[in-house]
This record gives sequence, structure tokens and C-alpha cells, in this order.
Amino acid sequence: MNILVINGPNLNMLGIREPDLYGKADYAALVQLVEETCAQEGIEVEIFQSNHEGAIVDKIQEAYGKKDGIVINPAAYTHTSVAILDALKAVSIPAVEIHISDVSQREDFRQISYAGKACIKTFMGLGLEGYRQAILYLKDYLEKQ
Ligand code: CA2
Repeated sequence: MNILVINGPNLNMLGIREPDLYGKADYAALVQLVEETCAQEGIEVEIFQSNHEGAIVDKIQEAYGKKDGIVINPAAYTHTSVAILDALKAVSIPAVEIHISDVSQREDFRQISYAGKACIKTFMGLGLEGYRQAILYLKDYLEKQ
């Protein structure tokens, strides 16, 4: 099993500000958690972060025919990007959406998730643990396919 984990804009700044919303752990800790989870589960993983919408679209397209599943936190692009939604639909790779914070309890403009419309499941409000849950859910889903 070979998965791609995508993180959108500003997630590379984790741990630097807004610990109340996103916790104290930094981006390196997120990468470590994903790598450790995947190693334990026997999953091959590629982790990608970009601040650029087009780069994320390119990465999703590159996954076509190569990756079995995608875990994605599109960050702010969650609420704006039809391009990322279309890319996920185009490749038709099972994808799980994850948000560190509980976006359902935040501003009105965060209540729409475009990417989420192409995802089989969304985890939110669990901090970095949400990435572990998303990977385990995706593994279980792919094994049952
Ligand atoms: O809760 C999440 O994971 C989000 O995807 C995080 C995004 C936000 O735009 C989404 O609505 C929810 C923000 C990414 C990280 O932003 C930072 C801001 C300041 C300091 C560190 C990270």
C-alpha cells in the first residue's frame, strides 16, 4: 500500500503561532507522526507540503496510477479551491480529509469544504492525532476494496 499525505498552505508554520488552535507541535513532529504510523502499518508514504494551489493540483495529478490513497489537509484551500476538488475527482483515488482544528466550530467562511466533497471521510478537531486516524481509516478502507 502506497499513500500520499498532502498538507496545504501555512501548515509548515505549525508550532510557531496559534497553539490554542493548532497545538504546540511543529511540522517536523507532524511528519514524524505520519512516518511512524505508516511504518507501523506497513504503508509506504510520501509527504508533501505546499503553499501553492497549483502545486497541490500537480501533486494530486502525479498520484494517478501511482498511489493507492491520499490523506489531505488542504488548509485554507479547503474553503476556496474548486481546482483541488476537481483534481481529487479527476484521479479518483480514495482520499481522506483531515483538519487539526474543529473547523465546524470556527468562522462561517470555514464551513464549506470543497475538497471534502471528494473525500470518503473527514477527521477534524483531533490535533495531529487526526492524521493517524485518517491513515488507519484509509488503510482499512483500501483493504476492504
Ligand atoms: O485545522 C486545520 O487543519 C486547518 O486546515 C488549518 C488551516 C485553516 O485555514 C483551516 O481552516 C483549518 C490553517 C493552516 C495553518 O495555519 C497556521 C497559522 C498560524 C500558525 C501556524 C499555522
